[in-house]
Amino acid sequence: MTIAGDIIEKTKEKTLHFSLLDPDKQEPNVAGSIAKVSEESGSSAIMVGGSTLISQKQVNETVKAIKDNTSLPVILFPSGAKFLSKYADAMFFMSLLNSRNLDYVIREHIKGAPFVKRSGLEPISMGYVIVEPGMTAGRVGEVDLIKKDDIETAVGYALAARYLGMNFFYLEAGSGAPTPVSNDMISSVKKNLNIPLIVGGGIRDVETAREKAHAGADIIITGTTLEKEKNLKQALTDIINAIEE
Ligand code: 1GP
Repeated sequence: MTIAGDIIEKTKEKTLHFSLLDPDKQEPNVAGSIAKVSEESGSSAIMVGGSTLISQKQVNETVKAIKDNTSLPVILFPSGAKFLSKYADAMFFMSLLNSRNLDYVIREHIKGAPFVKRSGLEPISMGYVIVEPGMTAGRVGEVDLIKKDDIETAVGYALAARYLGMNFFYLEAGSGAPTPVSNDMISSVKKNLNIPLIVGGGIRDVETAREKAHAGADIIITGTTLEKEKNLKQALTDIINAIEE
């Protein structure tokens, strides 16, 4: 089965957790250790990406270190065609639907597609939208942020992603967001989707993660928590147990 197919099957049973590692935030060996703890804590995949990357080498080294330390699928979350790595298992072939810059909507995809074909990376089609406050991803991605209470627009994007044939939809508030995407927005979007709904940005504690899962998130992403928590294994295990309830 494909990685996407496996994830879709698992989301029918429970809400999943993915760990997001930004190669710009720690050395590869540290990323490897965090990935190992993520697997031990019950995470289902490791995503690799960030808005401030500088080189493909940086991504390659981080992906290799993660692969050396875990058997979880490694899925790229690329900010551009330059940051693809043949050492990963799959990539979110994602369009930043509310960017004003066509590079992030389709042009980087055209540059990266031949690499994807050659490398054998599994492309996983995903519609990606950023909601206020958006943080660095919102600024770098030149995004017309969805207002945090504009549920109608969020639902419109979700339906558009679905009608365009995308297989996943990601509602993102931005890494380190002081407030995550609201429960109301998540539940309204979920009611209109028949593909897995991914939610991330500003989810740092058990209660918030539980709320987002109950509101309708099929996959919860955490990034910052992985870099900051002193007792990561306990913190992640608690979050994963809460979203599976
Ligand atoms: C980035 O939403 C993710 O795409 C991660 O956000 O760093 O706030 O967990 P955090």
